[in-house]
Amino acid sequence: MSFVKFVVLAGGTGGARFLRGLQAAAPEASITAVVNTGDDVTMHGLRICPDLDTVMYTLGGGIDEERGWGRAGESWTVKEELAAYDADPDWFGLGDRDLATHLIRTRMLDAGYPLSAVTAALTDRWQPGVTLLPMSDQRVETHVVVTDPETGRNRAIHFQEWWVRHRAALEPSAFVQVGVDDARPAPGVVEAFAVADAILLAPSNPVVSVGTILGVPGLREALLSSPARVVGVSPIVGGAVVRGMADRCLPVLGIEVSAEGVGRHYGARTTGGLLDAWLVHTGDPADVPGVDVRSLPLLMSSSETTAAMASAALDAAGV
Ligand code: FO1
Repeated sequence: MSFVKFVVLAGGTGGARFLRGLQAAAPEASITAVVNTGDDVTMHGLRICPDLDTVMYTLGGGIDEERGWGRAGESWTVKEELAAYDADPDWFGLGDRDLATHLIRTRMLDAGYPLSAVTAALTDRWQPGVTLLPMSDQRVETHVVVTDPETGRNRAIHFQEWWVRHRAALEPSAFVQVGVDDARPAPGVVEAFAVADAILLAPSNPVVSVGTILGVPGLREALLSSPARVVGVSPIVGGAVVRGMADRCLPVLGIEVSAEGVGRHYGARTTGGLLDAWLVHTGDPADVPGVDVRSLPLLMSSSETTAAMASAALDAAGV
């Protein structure tokens, strides 16, 4: 399939692996990845974009496969030195190699470059083979409202503190995308939807990844005005999350932790939702009215399986 154009909405690890499978399934296609920036955080004065970096490193060959984030062959000398100074936070893993990315990004942002230009500069080195776009150039940060076990009072903490420091153990009562009301789709996002032959929702977190992307004012409308069919891939496999914390996020929005629950949450395009088709794992029941549901193995355990998933998504998209 040459010259076909795909747009993928993606979060971190799951989204990056799906994109790698899509590249294998359609090597000639031009792929635009619209990536969640709600996980972005400033630590030790540096701006960190976990999902953009995970996609960039995964497709650029620099990812640590076992962790699913950060660099292969990483060392942690600076992290240890910061801890020796009792510098807070000490719970977030800043690798020495990874730090170079954050230093470049922070310097360029401080010089006034928008995040999309910073991302283009960083991908110049990594050559991911896709056009990597942040969902927005404006800052949008996911904060989690939790009940403090000591005081019993509610407080909002950054998503990274909830996920990394507390391993999502604190009961979440709401997810707030701080800044989203003033955000707009990044340059190239709306244009990519307009000329897409297929739009795919990667098996990323439907609440804090895909949900955050779709929450950028104007983005959902641009997606739905595209002539392309929209195909989603279930992040719930065998009734459970494969990795990450979707099972901790979905109940907060009243979404059942199942392929059917997420499919119904995204909804059918014909009735005001998103999906033309929905891929679910073999054996997972999913009755999603108005949506073409197809089942196949969805565990991205090998590049072959992931390529087969991507092919199935393209097939469902009619390309
Ligand atoms: N995840 C962790 O579980 N522990 C970490 O210390 C950690 C550090 C980190 C540093 C840079 C980066 O790009 C990602 C990092 N992640 C870490 C993963 C990150 O929290 C997740 O990839 C997403 O934010 C959730 O999808």
